[in-house]
Amino acid sequence: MKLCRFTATSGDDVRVGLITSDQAVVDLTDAGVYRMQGLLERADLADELTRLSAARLPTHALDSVRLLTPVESQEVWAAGVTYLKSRKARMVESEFSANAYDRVYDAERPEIFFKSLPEKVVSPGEPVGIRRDARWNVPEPELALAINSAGVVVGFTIGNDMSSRDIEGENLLYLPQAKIYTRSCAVGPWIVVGPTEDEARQWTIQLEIRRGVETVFAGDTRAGQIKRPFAELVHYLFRSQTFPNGAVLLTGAGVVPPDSFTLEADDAVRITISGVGTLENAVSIV
Ligand code: DO4
Ligand code: MG
Repeated sequence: MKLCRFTATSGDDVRVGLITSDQAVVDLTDAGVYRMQGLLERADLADELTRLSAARLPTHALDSVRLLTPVESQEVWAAGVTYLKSRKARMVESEFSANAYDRVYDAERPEIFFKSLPEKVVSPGEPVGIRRDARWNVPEPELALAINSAGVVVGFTIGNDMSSRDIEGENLLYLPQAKIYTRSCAVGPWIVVGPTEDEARQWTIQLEIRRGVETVFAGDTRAGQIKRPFAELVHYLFRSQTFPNGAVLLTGAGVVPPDSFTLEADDAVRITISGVGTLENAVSIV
């Protein structure tokens, strides 16, 4: 079951919807559902979505609505160096910080960093940003966990942890500048409710970057390559910290374009996770 936020073409108000087929969105407004958060907090979420999908509610054609990020009021955080591939890439990018990346992969405490305020998250189809003061920019395609305020993973979505590798590589202390800037985080297109962690770990994560008609990079990995159990990542995120609105946690990148690659303005970044869908954004300079 896919839970989304959208605006219908006829109006600008943000609605919550259920995507029950590839073509239609069930509009939950008439069922009194105006925000996603109340649903995500329910212990019987899956049953409630089944009930709502069977109710006689208005629908919209999926291609007639504008999908918005499913991040409504959750902070977005991200885990790092959760794949061997990421550990290797960071160590290459930075002689200065190589030891830190090497150590965190095996350490008990994972790397977890703040990524975005909810209101700054980029929706599907909107441009993600590359910093004008960076030379080496990449998208990071990541499985994202939707977590409620009780620390329960209630669903899965797709995150793009846009990163400036030259800034990050210059000095580890520059990580917030490499990772947090205007349009540096896209999440969407919806939250998939129902799959277990074991099922999610079977999914393929694909990244395709197009420049005009040409594919300039394509690569994939499996979510099963993520080193740490999701519960461990969530446990550390929620240690000594509360999230009254829930949180979204990006689980790290396992697809890394070659070191010679950098994004350019107007590139199209397409991230597909087999059990979720596709998140696509063009690139703009910020
Ligand atoms: O510490 C650097 C960032 C790591 C990261 O974002 C990732 O592995 O996905
Ligand atoms: Mg990342």
